[in-house]
Amino acid sequence: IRIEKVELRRVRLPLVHRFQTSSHAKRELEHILVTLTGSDGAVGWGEIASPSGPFYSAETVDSCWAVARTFLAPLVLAARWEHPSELAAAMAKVRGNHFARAGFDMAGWALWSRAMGVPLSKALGGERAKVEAGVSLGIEATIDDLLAQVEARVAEGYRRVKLKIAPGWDVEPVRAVRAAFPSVPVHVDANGAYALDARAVFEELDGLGLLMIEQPFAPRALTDHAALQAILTTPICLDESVEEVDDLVTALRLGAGRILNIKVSRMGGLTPAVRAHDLAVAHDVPVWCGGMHEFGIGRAANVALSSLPGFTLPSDVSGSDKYYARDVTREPVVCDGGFVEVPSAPGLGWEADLDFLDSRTTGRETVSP
Ligand code: OSB
Ligand code: MG
Repeated sequence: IRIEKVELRRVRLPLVHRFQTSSHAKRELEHILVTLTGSDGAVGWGEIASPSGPFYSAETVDSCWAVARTFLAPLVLAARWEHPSELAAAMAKVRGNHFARAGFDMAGWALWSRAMGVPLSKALGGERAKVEAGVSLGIEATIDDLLAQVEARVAEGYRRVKLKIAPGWDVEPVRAVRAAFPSVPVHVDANGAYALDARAVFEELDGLGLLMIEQPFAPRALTDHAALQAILTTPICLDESVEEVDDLVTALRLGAGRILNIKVSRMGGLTPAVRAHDLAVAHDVPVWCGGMHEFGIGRAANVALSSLPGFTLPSDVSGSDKYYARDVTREPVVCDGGFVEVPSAPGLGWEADLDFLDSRTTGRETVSP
């Protein structure tokens, strides 16, 4: 396969509800969509789901745009490949910049699976016909606001809720949710906002029957995660700490966590995401698929990935309507009774809505050989 044309477009969508994490708040998102056109006319779409600012990882929309047009597009246009993993290998000389790489890797898989006539999920080794959906809830102004959010999402059928926590918004709101919804599986995500001296907070959370505690400490603080895991019953789940499959090897050696959140963006694409899945399964580490508020294209990739056998916990694959009044795909991703159906059509399974995309596009560029 040879790619003849790379198209990049920046697209903005307003969020239906403000989302706040320990590091920042957002009301609108801007992602970059990548379209690869093969020499036989086959087309594949991918999404670069980087946040605008460097607060989750070091990348930003602007850094992704620069790396995509200057480095990744030329590498992809020069590559000759038979399988998407070879396209990923052609991009591997670019260090880091995982969100940017993920958009191209995803587009390669979408193009290839469609050309082969198989659904993306099957191309990746997926087996499930539907995937279990969890929902991620940001920090709210008051505990009552948070309880209203939990109530609405549970009524929609979501199978677990993840609560963002930060110093000053942790034990009290989590206790309130556990008390009001005792049968709903709950987990918390600190996005690295604590240090080891906050262990008392985690000892209290440990008594609340949580599914897991996600990324309590800074991304590189793997030995601190191991020290905390040693004194907690609740499993620690790593997110920001695992950017490379090698980080997972290190984390497993150290005992830094017992669960892995696999994000396509953070790992640098579906190719490394599947490798991380395989390694985790080999070590009996349960995994689930995390999200970056993806638009429909990236959301479709998350659904496909979540169909792999090791994804035994609910993923952050909510329906499009959790974040967007209208998504960039002609049909939204739908969560029904707590599950999202895995498409059986070849390729991604969702089509870009070109007219709507044009109305939301804030910049575009075509790169040819
Ligand atoms: O840590 O999982 C995270 C969004 C932005 C940055 C970090 C995270 C998140 C989410 C969103 O939790 C989950 C989703 O896409 O539904
Ligand atoms: Mg997280």
